Amino acid sequence: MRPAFDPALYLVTDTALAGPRGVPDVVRAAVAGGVTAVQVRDKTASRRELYALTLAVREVLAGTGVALFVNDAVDVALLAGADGVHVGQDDLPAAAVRALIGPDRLLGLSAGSDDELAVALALPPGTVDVVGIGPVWSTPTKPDAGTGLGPEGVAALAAEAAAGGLRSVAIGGIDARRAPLLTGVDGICVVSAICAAPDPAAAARALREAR
Ligand code: TZP
Ligand code: MG
Repeated sequence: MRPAFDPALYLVTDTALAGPRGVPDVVRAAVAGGVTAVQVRDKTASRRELYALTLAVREVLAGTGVALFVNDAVDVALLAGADGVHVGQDDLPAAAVRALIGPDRLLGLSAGSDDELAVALALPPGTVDVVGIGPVWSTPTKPDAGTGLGPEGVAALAAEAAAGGLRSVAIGGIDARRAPLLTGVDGICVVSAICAAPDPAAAARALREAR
């Protein structure tokens, strides 16, 4: 069976921003503060490092009910026993990833425009579980993500996703002050608002309360 997944507050990890605390400890604190899903993302790690990191985060999440995704690396997700994979539109096609991961794992797909969302909506039902819509605002965490869609642009895409049976999370430039501006999505997704926070548990709590 496909794992249960609550997209309300979805943390994407950043090893550099976590700093000497390390990603697993930041994840532990963030979950204590109310994070409901975690994606291990590290564009600079070797495959071996990403595998080790995913195993360490999996251990932190064991028994919490918080779903674990891995960014891009389908092999790492499968080998480390993650709940799912998140891919962008330049990664392996979503249908191919679904064929690799089978029916019992979650699949997330990035959608930064109407055309990209159309890719997700054209797939057979059950291929994609959640679309990541963004960036809402431009963000130093991913400078190449471009200018933001704005909360209105995100709400329009989220409504389209929902009409097609897809859940959605918004990503890009979200903090506790901006979180209340987001409507229509099933959750919010953050990197720096938690990974760069001096107190990740308090940051997660503030984001939950802001929604
Ligand atoms: N995809 C679109 S924006 C983004 C990703 C991975 C980074 C979001 O980071 P932050 O720090 O929450 O703005
Ligand atoms: Mg990717």
